[in-house]
Amino acid sequence: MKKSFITSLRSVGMAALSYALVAGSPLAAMAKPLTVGFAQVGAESAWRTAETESIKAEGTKRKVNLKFSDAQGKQENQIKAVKSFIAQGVDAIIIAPVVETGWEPVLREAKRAKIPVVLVDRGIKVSDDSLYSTLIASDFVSEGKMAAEWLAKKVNEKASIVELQGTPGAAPAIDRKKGFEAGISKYPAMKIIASQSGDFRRSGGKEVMEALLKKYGNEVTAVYAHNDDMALGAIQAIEEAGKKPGTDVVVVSVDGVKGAFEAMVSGKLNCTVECNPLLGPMAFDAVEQAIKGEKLPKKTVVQDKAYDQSTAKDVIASRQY
Ligand code: GYE
Repeated sequence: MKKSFITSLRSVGMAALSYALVAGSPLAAMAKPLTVGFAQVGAESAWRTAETESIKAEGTKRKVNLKFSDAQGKQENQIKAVKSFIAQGVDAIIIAPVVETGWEPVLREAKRAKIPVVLVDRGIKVSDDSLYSTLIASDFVSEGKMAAEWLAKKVNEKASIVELQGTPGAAPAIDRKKGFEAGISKYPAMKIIASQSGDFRRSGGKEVMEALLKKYGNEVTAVYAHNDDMALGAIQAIEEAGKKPGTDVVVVSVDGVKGAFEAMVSGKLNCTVECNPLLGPMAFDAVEQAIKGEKLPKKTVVQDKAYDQSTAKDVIASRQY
């Protein structure tokens, strides 16, 4: 009797000691891995796949319990995923928002639940920017301007351009259009003769280009695609129409994925403006800071750069995505 009383006293003491060691100390953070929800757009492009891989790999590296959701390009699915992350009581939420608008109600729910939200790669429009902690993304307007400047030089400031737009309502589609239009506005002989969405997909780029080549034929002298996948689809359509992409029709796009570098090496794509998708490390740095309650900048701009056929061969081997 006496012995068992001492034994149980000892075990209570041990439990209390280990609790004191773990709870409220740095050990507590080590013992409990973070649970983070990631509401991804989908898998529409090589860029998107690279971003998903970067975030998953960084999550694994930091031993984060990552809940991944693929919204298949639909905002309603993303909103559902965010609501479910909130219901599960995750520590933080990362969102790559499909479109710019329509986020306030669900972000208000996250804020009420005190769950920080980190936005990656696409921005949103909200009246209260305390609804998210930070945005990590490229400057899409400047990407559009870079594409326009490069094209103007290439074509001696004269071109009849087909523009392949990204997903309607998505920040990169809106801003790459804005930036490109601003960029060509100083060259009166550079005109966009048709502009349609290919939804950031290769199949979309091909279909739209096929239809526009039927309609405009030889009038088309250049293509500006809001991403590489659509440019690669357009290149296929140009070839099937019996023309030489890269020569008969100059092709410029954005992203800088491996496929674009291969197409530049083979002379079919002329230029791509890099948009870095490897956002995992920055995203989780932001998540950790936001959880600690640190103040973050509202936007961190990822730097971009244009690549063309003149350097494609030298840099292709070192491309990470
Ligand atoms: O350029 C495109 C993609 O949001 C920046 O989305 C991203 C864009 C990227 O599907 O390829």
